[in-house]
Amino acid sequence: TNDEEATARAAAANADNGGPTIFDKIISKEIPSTIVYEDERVLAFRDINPQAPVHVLVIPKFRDGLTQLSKAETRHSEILGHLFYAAKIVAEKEGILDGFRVVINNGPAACQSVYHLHLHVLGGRQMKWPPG
Ligand code: DGP
Repeated sequence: TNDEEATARAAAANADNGGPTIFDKIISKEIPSTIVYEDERVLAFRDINPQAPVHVLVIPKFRDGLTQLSKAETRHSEILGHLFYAAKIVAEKEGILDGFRVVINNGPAACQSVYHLHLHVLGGRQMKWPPG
């Protein structure tokens, strides 16, 4: 459909260039966000364009080359583990531990739009499979 073509074009136009992203300003709090959980290493805040009643993004505060999951190196193992643990904390705080989804969009073909690794935590409704 035209919608699908537009989505694919927009995503492809926005590929990984390693530059700063909007999430830097969210981390520095220059741009306000609704924070759900925060510690020294990660920040979790509500997605501006929610796809479910609960839609929270979990990001590393120090990107350290992790623009996308496909850039992961051995040194990132600890932060990757901590991001998933933080996703569980978010699900617990949001009261959706019985059913939630964690998604990482990697690259243009997956419609990644912000090149600072982030986990989407989605829930609060029946999630469908397969995803779009
Ligand atoms: P992805 O398409 O997987 O790269 O997801 C990026 C998400 O980031 C998208 O769901 C919308 C969200 N987002 C983009 N800009 C902002 C912003 O300024 N504030 C917040 N809260 N979320 C944002």
